[in-house]
Amino acid sequence: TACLGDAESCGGGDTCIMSAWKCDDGRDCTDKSDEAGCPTCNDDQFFCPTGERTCINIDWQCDGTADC
Ligand SMILES: [Ca+2]
Repeated sequence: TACLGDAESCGGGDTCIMSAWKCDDGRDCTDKSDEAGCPTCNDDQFFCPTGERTCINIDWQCDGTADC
């Protein structure tokens, strides 16, 4: 399935979601494929749901500095 613009299909299915919805820790595809294969963080890390979508040290969360 071809999705228009900045969108991707769910697991090759007929549903298109925005690319920004991938790995945002919310299920947007019924099969959760938008949350599959996403980077996972250790318990002592915080996952940045936006931007680079990386893991940062959990001590950096709410420390007044933007690390994501
Ligand atoms: Ca999602």
